[in-house]
Amino acid sequence: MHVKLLGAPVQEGAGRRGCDMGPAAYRAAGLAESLAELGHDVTDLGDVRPATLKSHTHTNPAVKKLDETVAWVEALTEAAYAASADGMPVFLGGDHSLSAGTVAGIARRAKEKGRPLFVLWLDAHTDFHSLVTTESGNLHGTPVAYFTGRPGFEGYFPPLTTPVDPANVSMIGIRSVDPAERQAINNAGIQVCDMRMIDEEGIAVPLKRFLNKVAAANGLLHVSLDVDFLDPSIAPAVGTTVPGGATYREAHLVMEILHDSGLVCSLDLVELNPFLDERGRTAILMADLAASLMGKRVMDRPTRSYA
Ligand code: B3U
Ligand code: MN
Ligand code: MN
Repeated sequence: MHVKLLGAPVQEGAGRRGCDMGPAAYRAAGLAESLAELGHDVTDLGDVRPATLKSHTHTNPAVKKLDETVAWVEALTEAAYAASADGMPVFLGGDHSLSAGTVAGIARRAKEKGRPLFVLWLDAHTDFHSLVTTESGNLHGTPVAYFTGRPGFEGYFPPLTTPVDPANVSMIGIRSVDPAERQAINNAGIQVCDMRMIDEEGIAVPLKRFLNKVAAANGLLHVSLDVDFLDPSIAPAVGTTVPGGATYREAHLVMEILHDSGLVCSLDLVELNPFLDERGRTAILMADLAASLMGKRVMDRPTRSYA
């Protein structure tokens, strides 16, 4: 597999500074080297740079850093579209607002390939606010609403050429949802697997259910992994820690099952804030999870088919 690493040093969407150091931390953690050791052909395309700033004012006074976020979304949409022509792009974040761009660009490419795009959102949060409903004003809380075509971004974010069907989005690990998001998620019909569901049926069952759906539709799968999907005890380097997250074993299992499925076309690693890390342990864990997704395993076992 040709793996293309793209740094997306975006920090304006988060409430705390430091996510701009994420790409450098993944490089220091040896992500490229560990993927190359698995036999992949790895190219580091360097960091994407934001588009030219344009000035916008939103009627919701809470909205923060709108101009900067729009400039990133514009640049990342184009970068993701270009990088997904062949090989597997891996976006090194950067806060989660970057996925508004990466998913929009990948969706445009998937449509050209004649394949439906599915998105697996591994996160404590649903990130389903629009510019109108966000109360914190931190735009890392909005990407899923944008790329599924929810109203409330027109005139600000780049016009969306290819919205992702909300029925093709699955969220796993959810444990912090604002009331406006809960209502909008229900209306949109996005599948949410919250921590209660994981406790009751395990993490593999809902994941495999979703992968079967992707395979049956001959879909492409984009995975967006937020550091706060993980429990803060194993992944402290994130601005918005939420207790009760995925364990080390659950997270690796998800990555191994994703690898076996052969369905993943692109990956975001987001919300790593190296300023909050402890001796690089979160960066190393995220890099290791990416390696599990790319085929690192303990023992050989027969590949499962999903269809
Ligand atoms: N829903 C809240 C909290 C949040 C969303 N994403 C993160 N935090 N990382 C908000 O601010 O929109
Ligand atoms: Mn997120
Ligand atoms: Mn989150």
